[in-house]
Amino acid sequence: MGKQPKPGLRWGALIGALLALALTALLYLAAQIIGTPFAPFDMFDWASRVLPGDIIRFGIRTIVTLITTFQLGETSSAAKIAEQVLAVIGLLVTGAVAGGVGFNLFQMARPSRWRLLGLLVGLAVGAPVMFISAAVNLVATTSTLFSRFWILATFGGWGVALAWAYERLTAPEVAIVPSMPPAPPIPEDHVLVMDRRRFLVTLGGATAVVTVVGAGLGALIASGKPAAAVSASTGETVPTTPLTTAQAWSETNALPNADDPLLPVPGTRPELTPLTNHYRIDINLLPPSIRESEWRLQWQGLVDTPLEMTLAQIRAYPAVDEFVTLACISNGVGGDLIGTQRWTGVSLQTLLKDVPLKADATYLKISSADSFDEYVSLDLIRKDERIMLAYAWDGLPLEVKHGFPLRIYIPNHYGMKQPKWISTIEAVAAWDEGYWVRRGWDEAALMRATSVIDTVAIDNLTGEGDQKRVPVGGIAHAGDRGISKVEVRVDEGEWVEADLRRPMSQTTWVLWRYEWPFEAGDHLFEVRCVDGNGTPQIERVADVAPSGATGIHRVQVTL
Ligand SMILES: Nc1nc2c(c(=O)[nH]1)N[C@H]1C(S)=C(S)[C@@H](COP(=O)(O)O)O[C@H]1N2
Ligand SMILES: [Mo]
Repeated sequence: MGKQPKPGLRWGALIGALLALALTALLYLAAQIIGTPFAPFDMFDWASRVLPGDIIRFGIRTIVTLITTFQLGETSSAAKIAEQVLAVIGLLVTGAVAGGVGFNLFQMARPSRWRLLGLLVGLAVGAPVMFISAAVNLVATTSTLFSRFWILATFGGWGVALAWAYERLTAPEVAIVPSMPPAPPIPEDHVLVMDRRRFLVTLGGATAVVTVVGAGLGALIASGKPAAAVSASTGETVPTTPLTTAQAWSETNALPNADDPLLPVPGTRPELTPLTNHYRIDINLLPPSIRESEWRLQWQGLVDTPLEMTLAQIRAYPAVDEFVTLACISNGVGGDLIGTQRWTGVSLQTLLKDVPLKADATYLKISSADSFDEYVSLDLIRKDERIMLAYAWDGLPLEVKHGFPLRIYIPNHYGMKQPKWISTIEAVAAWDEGYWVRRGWDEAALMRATSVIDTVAIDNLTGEGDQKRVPVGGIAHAGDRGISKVEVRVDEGEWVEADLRRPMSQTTWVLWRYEWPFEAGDHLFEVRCVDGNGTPQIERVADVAPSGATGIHRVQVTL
């Protein structure tokens, strides 16, 4: 027993954060079981929309740098996880701030008011969260009303728990010690307290239990659920990851360049990126889940009459297939935000024959379910029949995270120009800035030429004795310009031309190989390429922002 100042800001912050951790676990568990919104992700997605582009670019670059420096795995999935962790930290910080404020209020108020005050603090945080979640959440399956109620109720509960903790921290412990003289009077602003440390340990323990149970159970449920279970309420299936009922095109077909005798060096990445390995980049922590029965492609703006198309109608048009290398403008030199797949869809030229555009339409503004948007010029569409609205990758309906039900393909442009989850196409009279352009990225976002060393295959030496050679291999890509030459040099010697494998299409990467006369020791391997128009790749080092990375890929190898 002792006397201490009333618990204030620091205590409030600590308890507020602890309780926010338990709240996070509860929200997560409920999101998995009943499909309520997971508020921390909604807050993060909202923040990523409203924060200035500079901050977002800085954040993305920092995350990507950390992932590559510490080799935390495939960049896009590691980045999503990092962002999800940040989102949860955001809620903990919010809990700390609100807890500090709450304790200060309790200090000033009568004990009979504490719980009401706590409730009000909780609701004051919960109300904006409720509105933000209602505006940005795309995955909750509970009704809007219930989702709103749920957020208010849980945040209110957090506030009442905060007040309860304050009561416990300030409650005098009854200690009767008969032989002692009466204690001296306690100053006004001091109270007798139970052992605060003990209370903190108890509360911390309880929080840990709730968190571990909630998060563990939630994760268990999430892992047992197919990726598209959210649509189960309609009894209709949207694709799971990947479809188990249909067969991938690549399982039963040879790649179009299968007869090329020039084989990739062992250790070169797969020429067709397996669906499970394809990078994923988008602005939400959870991809929007769309029900095919409710989805329509809406044509609006400068059209004679607004039109709607179902997915079945779009699929009924003659299908086109294209082997496509897609890269993110945030892909660093030698990075993994690049992949190649077989896309299937309908050429926009074909589709536009059935869309009566007004004469003054010059661009299509393409908007997505996640509020992403980009502009594509009608001139470009009229010139390039490969521009397509795609609904399948590798012969399977697009996975949810890759844009189900519909995405656009525009050759030679980075992914940021190519919306997934398309919902509306609006014909407009003038160009405007799309989602990432408004945040400071390149307006044109044309793919830079790039070449990468995937492997120096020390375990696959060819030749004997003095003729021993080390096969070196990798990729080169320059949008739809193709690749005319790849050169390798070792230890800053002469550039020597590598052999090129015929690419799967004009728009995919090119696999190359080069056999270097073996020399033991430490060596620096470098690669550069020339695009199909004869333009060499830019060797000067440039950061990914704002126009895509340039520079030479090099690897240091000990042979
Ligand atoms: N609706 C929507 N479309 C989008 C994005 C997005 O955030 N939302 N991201 C774009 C970016 S930046 C890239 S690199 C590609 C990535 O496509 P993938 O995730 O299928 O690889 O999608 C593009 N299309
Ligand atoms: Mo991107």
